[in-house]
Amino acid sequence: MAEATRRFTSEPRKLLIGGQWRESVSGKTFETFDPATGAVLATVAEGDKQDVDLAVAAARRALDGPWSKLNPSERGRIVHRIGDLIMEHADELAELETLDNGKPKAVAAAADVPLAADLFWYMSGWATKLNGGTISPSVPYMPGAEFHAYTLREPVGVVGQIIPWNFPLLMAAWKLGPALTTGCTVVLKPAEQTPLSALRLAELIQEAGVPDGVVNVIPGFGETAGAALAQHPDVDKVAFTGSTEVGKLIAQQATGNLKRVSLELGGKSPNIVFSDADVDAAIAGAAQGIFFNQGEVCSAGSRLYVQEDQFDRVVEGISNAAASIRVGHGLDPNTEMGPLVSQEQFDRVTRYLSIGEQEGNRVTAGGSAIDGDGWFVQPTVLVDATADSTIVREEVFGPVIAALPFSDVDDLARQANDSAYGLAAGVWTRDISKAHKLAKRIKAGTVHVNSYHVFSAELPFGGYKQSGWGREMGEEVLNNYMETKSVIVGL
Ligand code: TXE
Repeated sequence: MAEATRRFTSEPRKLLIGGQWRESVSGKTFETFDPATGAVLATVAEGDKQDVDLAVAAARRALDGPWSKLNPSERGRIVHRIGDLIMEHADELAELETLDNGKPKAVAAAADVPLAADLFWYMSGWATKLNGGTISPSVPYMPGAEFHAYTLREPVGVVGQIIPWNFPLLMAAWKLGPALTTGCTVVLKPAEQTPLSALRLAELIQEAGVPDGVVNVIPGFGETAGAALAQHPDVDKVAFTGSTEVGKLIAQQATGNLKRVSLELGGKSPNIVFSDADVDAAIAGAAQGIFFNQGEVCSAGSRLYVQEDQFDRVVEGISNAAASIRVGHGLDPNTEMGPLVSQEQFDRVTRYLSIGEQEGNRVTAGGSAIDGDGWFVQPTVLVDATADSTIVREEVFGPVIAALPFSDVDDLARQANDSAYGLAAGVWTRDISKAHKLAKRIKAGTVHVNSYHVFSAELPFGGYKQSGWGREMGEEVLNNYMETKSVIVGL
């Protein structure tokens, strides 16, 4: 462990409210764990309703404070500086992420950290481009009247943001970047499993010059701090990433004051291999699509559909790939896959493996937990599942893929869309026309062709159906954080 990480984890971490680091009102704390060993990593103040009340009040005051007086260029430069500071502390942030979440440090360093920085850089450019339009309205019941009208785009106000544990730093960036760019103020609740990188990011945000109270961070549990934030009558908008089950609760909790809601939820994404694909590339892409980040990715390609005549070859290929993945502690440079994030997630994934066995799914690679310390499971490939199998219908959120054969495009399209979810999909084919036609037919927020898990700050990301409401990233996310006002001038 590097010195900076040792220092950060050795002291109890606090809540950030109104620019001050403080204990929780209750004085309670909770522990986070290194999922590769099960050992306690750090102690963190446990926020609850009273802390959320204080944080929301601080965010409300800050909304009309110095933050609103900055011109857009100044605000954009501060947001850009957050990206710079992330990269200046890249190694420390990658290590913190590995210790708290379990993912390989090489992955955190190559993906999570630079993507988080890039999100702030990308968003910062929008600060000066949040323009409305000019309109000459026609008003049928006022013949001859002339108007000059224009629209203003204003920050939605105080935003509550609740994020998960699979990409703790990156999810904080996805949420904070657009909120800050549009001039909102925020109360962020990181996941109880992984609060550390968001707390370190908050220090960097202070260093970047974001005024006190603009970003408040309340680590704590979902049913307490999270629910208090989603229900809060003085929060104008809630943005949530997590399970579909909790997403539905958030939508209900938000109705009290009809706050705006955006939700990025679970998935059961199809990855589709046609016979005319570059099959070796498809095998590698299918393996990456499910095993990246221990399979703890909302858009993981967890249903693998393979055209019949290539089914055995692809199953053998991905099974070999699964068997060769080096599983271990994320700080070991040889590690390709880390442990699952928590005992709870380990129990959930291993329960799905047992259900698969009971339902007659056949294991062609992996299939069980790995003995010893830490919450490790084997990369697993299952066959002999049907459209009704639990493993095909429910999100496992672990390194587990079910492979199913298909005959033709119509059969495939029906199977691919036979899901409550609609987050992502992959299509592997050399036939460009087939790829584009299928991309239109698949009900998902992202369709990859001859690629998988391509994330960019420039690309909108989010779900159809029960995978969510609204989009993260790209220009589109800005709409989640702004109100549009029409101003009409009679001439
Ligand atoms: O998620 P939760 P969990 C899926 C995945 C996983 C399952 C369960 O299938 O196996 O969810 O994971 C906060 N009011 N995803 O239980 O509970 C919680 O504190 C307000 C998909 O960890 O949804 C955390 O900050 N907030 C996913 C956040 O919600 C509440 C990422 C997510 O936790 C709350 C994670 C409540 N009542 C899990 N209950 C994705 N889409 O990427 C919990 N929270």
